[in-house]
Amino acid sequence: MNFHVLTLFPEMILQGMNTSIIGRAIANGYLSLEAVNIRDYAFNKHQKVDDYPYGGGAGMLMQAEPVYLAWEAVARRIGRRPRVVYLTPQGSVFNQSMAREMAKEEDLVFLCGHYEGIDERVLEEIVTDYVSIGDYVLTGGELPAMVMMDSVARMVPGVLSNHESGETESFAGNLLEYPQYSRPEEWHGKKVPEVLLSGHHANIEKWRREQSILRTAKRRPDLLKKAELTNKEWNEIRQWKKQQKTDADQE
Ligand code: 6GU
Repeated sequence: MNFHVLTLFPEMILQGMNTSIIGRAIANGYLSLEAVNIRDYAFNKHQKVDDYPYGGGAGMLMQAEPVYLAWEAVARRIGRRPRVVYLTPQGSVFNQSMAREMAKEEDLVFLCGHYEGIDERVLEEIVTDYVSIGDYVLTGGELPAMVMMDSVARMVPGVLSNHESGETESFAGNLLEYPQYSRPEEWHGKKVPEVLLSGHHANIEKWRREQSILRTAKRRPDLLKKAELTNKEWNEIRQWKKQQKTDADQE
């Protein structure tokens, strides 16, 4: 996977991506990352990249031409029109299935806006995907690009080792992960659940599945609607909800 980031802050991208698992994957050749400075493609006297919006309004806009030339330089180098993600709160909200799907691309270009955004005309010409990372506002697209690259990268074969495995974690089958425990067996008076010490693998799997379902029901009921559960499991959730209601009524 080759990541190409079009940005006014290339050092932010390079510094942010050079640590831990992603840094290791770059060093080992499973990933490559380049940060293209849009300002290098501003061929005017003061390397200006922004201007006032027509029609008035707050703030400045990034102009079309430097963005276009930065994109064109990347497209020429890789020899085709790549998939281009524009990071914007006006995009579709990013999720795990988008990460899984994007991990199949050979190249991904991320376009990071700043100020009040980018001239619409260049977006129309080069952007293939409009993506947001959630319903809140950030000052620029760099952090969202790094969030997306992190989650896409870990779906690329070779990036995670076997024991860091990608899929059996949160969001596998739209369920959250079960709670986990390490040594010591007792800490601050809290004991590790007995079943985990039993060595009985079938019981451990059963307990973990229950915990995943219960945790999803409590914390992310919106996810639970999309989860793949057996009829027995749906019934157990109904029982649990009934119990909760009884508990609440007694308080
Ligand atoms: Cl992708 N960009 C910006 N600027 N703000 C955001 C966002 C993206 N996603 C959520 N907020």
